[in-house]
Amino acid sequence: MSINYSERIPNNVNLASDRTLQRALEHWQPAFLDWWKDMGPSDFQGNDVYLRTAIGVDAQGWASYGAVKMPDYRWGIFLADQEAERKIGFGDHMGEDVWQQVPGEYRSVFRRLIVTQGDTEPASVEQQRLLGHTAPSLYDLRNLFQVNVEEGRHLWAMVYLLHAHFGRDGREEAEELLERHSGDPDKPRILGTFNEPMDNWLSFFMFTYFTDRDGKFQLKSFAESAFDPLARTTRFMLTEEAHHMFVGETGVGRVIKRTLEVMKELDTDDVATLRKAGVVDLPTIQRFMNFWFTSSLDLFGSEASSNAANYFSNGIKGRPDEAKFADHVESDTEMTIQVPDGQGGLKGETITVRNGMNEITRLEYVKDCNVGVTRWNMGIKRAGIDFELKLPSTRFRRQVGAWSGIATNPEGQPIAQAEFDARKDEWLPSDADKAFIKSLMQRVVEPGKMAGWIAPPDRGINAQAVEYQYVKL
Ligand code: BYC
Ligand code: FE
Ligand code: FE
Repeated sequence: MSINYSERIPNNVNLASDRTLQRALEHWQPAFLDWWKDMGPSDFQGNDVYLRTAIGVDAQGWASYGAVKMPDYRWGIFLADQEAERKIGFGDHMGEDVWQQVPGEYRSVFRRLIVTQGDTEPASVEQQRLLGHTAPSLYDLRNLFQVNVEEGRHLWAMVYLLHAHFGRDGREEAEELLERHSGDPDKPRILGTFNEPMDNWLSFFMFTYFTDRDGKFQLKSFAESAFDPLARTTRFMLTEEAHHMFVGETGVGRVIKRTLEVMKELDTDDVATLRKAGVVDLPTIQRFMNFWFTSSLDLFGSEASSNAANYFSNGIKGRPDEAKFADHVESDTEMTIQVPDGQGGLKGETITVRNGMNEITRLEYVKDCNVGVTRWNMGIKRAGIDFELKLPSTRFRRQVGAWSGIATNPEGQPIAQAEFDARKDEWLPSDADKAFIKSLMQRVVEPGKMAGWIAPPDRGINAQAVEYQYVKL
């Protein structure tokens, strides 16, 4: 179904045919806009931004681009097309018809998962709200705002499901999604990473590379769900998500590229010299990567999780790209995970595959993270610099799961807590690193100009020049 833009809430779900639902969502809409004004990007609300807006849900030509003031962005409800005769693809209900309504026995679980997903979307906008003031270019400023409005739309996607399928409880949850706030000591966001402060663009690029990629994998798991409206919603969200990870990968890549240029120019890898020249030394990039990667690993939950087993058994949440696995039921299969042996080492532990779903998804995620890291390393190698970025072990700096609170080095070898404390500034951003990065954050607003610590992008947005005025200030 095509998207109807003549209604107050653009949608392709024939919202006008359900007056009660339409009214409930139109009631939530001003609360969302108030939240956007209070907690969304600080300033810039009156500026024209070159934004893409969804105009259809086909893979081809689904977006239009043009100057929009952010509060006028047409946030709406867009589900991927319904697949005729779709069957459940995994778990105990394998082969049965998918559900158009939530079965009563799974209602609270679905609600919880949809709320958890929905909570991350506005959380990320809140985390990023001050970054506009220090954007390294208009191109980057526009990308930040594109990501922000789309995360706002992802909130709409989850709120639609809550309103349409969870009655009064759903409406209450939708209100609470606007009441919890990132980093709020009394009412924090649900998941750890989304309460981390973000006051610099290196963190923004790491977040969009690593944390938005958790989003990709969680959304892929939901795209398999037996609850068809959830599957269809998340499938379209994934289309938008690709750009967020592009911003992260190219952002980090451009920081590295600029550093390599200066390393060659000055013929040095001396950290103090490079910092004086105003670029980010490669070891600091590694430490920021270590931080955001490990924080994002926690978002997959515990290695062994009976919650995750239930989601899988009941058809609630599959594995990303479920079709590529050989066995879609995993009724009595087993796998091995690494756990602490209680004596400062590690040991293998056998668990059921169903209990290991979080770990399976996490390992797929790590593989995907490595694709970009390999590309960054190719650039470093091509520049003739002897340095390699490396993702730390999934056991390093974990706060959720079997390795929660256990000190290891980045290779994942358990070490004494005292050694970790003594060496943590080698492995994670130190106060001095953060202060240095912050000192680089100066705003650049001339079209086509870049801050000194980042290389220009290879090309502009939607075939526009890099020099295009992406935000009219
Ligand atoms: N922080 O069995 P366990 C995105 C809780 S990102 C705090 O291990 P389970 C985006 C857990 O809730 C994608 N708490 O976990 C990215 C449980 O609590 P209870 C977001 C955590 O349930 C960038 C307990 O610990 N989507 O879209 O198997 C920008 C132990 O449970 C954390 C989703 O997360 C944590 N990191 O799996 C914008 C999908 N991890 O039951 C957007 C929905 C775990 O003891 N969520 N806990 O109270 C889920 O599928 C699952 O809730 C999780 C956890 C995978 C997160
Ligand atoms: Fe999102
Ligand atoms: Fe995203």
